[in-house]
Amino acid sequence: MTTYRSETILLMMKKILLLIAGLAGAISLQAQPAGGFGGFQMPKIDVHSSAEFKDIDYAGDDQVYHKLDVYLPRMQKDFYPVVIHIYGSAWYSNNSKGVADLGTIVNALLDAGYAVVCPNHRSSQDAKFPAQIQDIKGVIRWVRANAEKYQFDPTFIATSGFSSGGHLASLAATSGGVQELEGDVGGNLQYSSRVHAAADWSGPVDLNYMSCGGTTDTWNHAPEEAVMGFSFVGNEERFKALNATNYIDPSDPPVVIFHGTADNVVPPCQGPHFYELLDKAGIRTELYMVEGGGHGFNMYDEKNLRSMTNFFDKVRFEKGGSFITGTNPIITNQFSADPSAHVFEGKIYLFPSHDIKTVNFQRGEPWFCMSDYHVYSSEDLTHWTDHGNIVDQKDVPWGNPTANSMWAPDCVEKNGKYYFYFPNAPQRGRGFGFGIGVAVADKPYGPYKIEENTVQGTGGIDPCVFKDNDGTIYIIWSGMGLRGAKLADNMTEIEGPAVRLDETFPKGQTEGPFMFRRGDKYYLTYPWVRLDGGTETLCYAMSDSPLGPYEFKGVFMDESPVGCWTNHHSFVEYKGEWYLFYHHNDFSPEFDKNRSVRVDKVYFREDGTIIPVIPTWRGVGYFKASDELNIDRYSECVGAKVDYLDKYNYFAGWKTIFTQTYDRVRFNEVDFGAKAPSKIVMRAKGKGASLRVSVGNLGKSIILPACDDWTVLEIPTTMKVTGMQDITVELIDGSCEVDWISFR
Ligand code: FUB
Repeated sequence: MTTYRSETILLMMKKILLLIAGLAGAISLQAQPAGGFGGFQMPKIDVHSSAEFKDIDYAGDDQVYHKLDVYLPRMQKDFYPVVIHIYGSAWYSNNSKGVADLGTIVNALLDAGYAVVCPNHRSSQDAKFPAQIQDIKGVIRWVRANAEKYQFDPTFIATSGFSSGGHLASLAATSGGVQELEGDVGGNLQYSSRVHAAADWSGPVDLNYMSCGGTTDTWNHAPEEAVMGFSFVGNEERFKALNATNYIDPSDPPVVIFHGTADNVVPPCQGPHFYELLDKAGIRTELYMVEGGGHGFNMYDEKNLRSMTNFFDKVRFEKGGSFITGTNPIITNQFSADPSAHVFEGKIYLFPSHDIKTVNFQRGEPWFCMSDYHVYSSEDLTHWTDHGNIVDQKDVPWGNPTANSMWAPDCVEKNGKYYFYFPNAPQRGRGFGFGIGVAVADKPYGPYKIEENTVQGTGGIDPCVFKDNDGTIYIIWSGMGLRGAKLADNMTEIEGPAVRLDETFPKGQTEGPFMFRRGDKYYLTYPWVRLDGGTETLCYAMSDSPLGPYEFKGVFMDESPVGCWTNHHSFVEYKGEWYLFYHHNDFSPEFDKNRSVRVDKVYFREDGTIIPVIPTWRGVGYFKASDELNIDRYSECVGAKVDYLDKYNYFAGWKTIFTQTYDRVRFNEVDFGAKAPSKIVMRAKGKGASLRVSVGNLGKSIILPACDDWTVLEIPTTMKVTGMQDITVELIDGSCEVDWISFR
């Protein structure tokens, strides 16, 4: 006969009670399905992955609670930023990784190009806190330790989670460097367990605040008591160790928070409470309170899922970086539109607007979505630096922090200071439609300080700021026509009345003016819809004085050949050449409000009129022969076709498809320098082909063997070519696809 000691019996009874409480919690949650609690989703989810690695033992103890799954996105990349997504279970489950949130959060992350790691962790029945967070920290270190093997990009690792998973994701973000929570699960202690960002979906982040600041705590603390192993009442101070809010400090990473206003499991006040504490500590954070959203239910629409991936993207690209593009489109790290180019401090500075995946709708249609600005610079129009986020909607004192309406901006220099003008939607009670704001910096790339109020006397969109040769600065904008005025000395208001500039122009002016001066002539240029139901052309008028009167001259760029409804532009003279910056939707063929900046040269006739510009793929940048030359950005094409390399990732660029004999592309102005190359290197695939590669007048026939996958081939050559040359690739026989070619 077995005899039980009374504590053992008590413990067992408590376990049973907790289990019942857990089940009761779970049953009550069934009223709001579609969330992450394991088992409530249909098991057959089409996960948008290209590869899956299941049941990896991250702790090395072969326990089910220490297994994880890895999903890689369909888009092709060498390395993927990573999100560790943690299921919700009120900490009761130790094995829900395979059933939670796959069709919602996980797929949204995969579609946006994130590798997703879904771990199990110890439940409250397996071990008490901090075992759960120690497991998650073990997973984070495991991701770093295994980055190469699973194509993880360790420069971005985020956590995300629903409910108790949201708690663990948030705690991982706020408790970086907290030794008591680190543990040694899986070892890898030489790696950090800090994360770069987190997404909290309906998480209980402050268990001492479940009554939302009410004087009496009426909350049923059963799940957290189960995970802590002791009762809440009388142990309130000790419970704080569980709270993500307990560890907030200014070194924490950005956190995006989603909470439903009708959440009946975790009180809706948890989201705003977390937001306020993070914001107070200076942590970048965004809060999405979902009207009518429950505990999982109604939370995962496209808008919320995109707000999460947009947030992660923004964090990743916030600091910018450098990249090389001499062809069109020129900005290849994110969407960009409405480019205003200026020469400051001897370089080209580009101030575009920044499109993101839309969460905005207008009359039921997906609409522009822009929440911050980046600035770019280049000395040679080939090597570009993204200086990162310079102005963000959340920091505009008069602006609506979630309107995503930061449309076309411009920048001007005055007395060594840089004034960045931008349109934005005002906060409730601070105006209607759009206002125009200004931010000031000592350098073109910032840091910018945003003025408290809008620029007085203006109102509308797309400000252009033009500095005349005598130093007078004008502001021109679009708002019921084109309007212009002198900017007052303080740069925050206009001087004198605004003048209507377009009254004599044909109807169809839409938006985005840009003014410049060439010689003694002033040019007022703007997007114009000349045809009923048409899209925007770019047109211009000329005058002898900045505020007119202007004489309409006509179109200098036709409607977009790819159907992009908008176009918006700027002119700049740099090192003796004139350039036109404009945009099309090259990296978003299905949605023309995710646009990309392009640049082509522009020439003027003797009388100052503009020779119409035909958009090219080749653009204006120079290349060295040893660069990867993307011949799909050709200067001339006969027969060959061009298509995207990866339909899941348009930013991967294009390929040239050769199918018919004599299909040919030419790529101009490639610098071979003083030394002739000894080999041709080509990334290609296909059924096998014979190609002729010509450099200037010299040619070389090459045979490409059949290869199903992209293959980098090296072909020796004795072509004696030096200096600036055009290259031509022509199909002689067979068929193939070429990504790039290079001469080394
Ligand atoms: O980028 C949003 C709006 O589209 C701009 O303000 C317009 O000029 C047009 O490009």
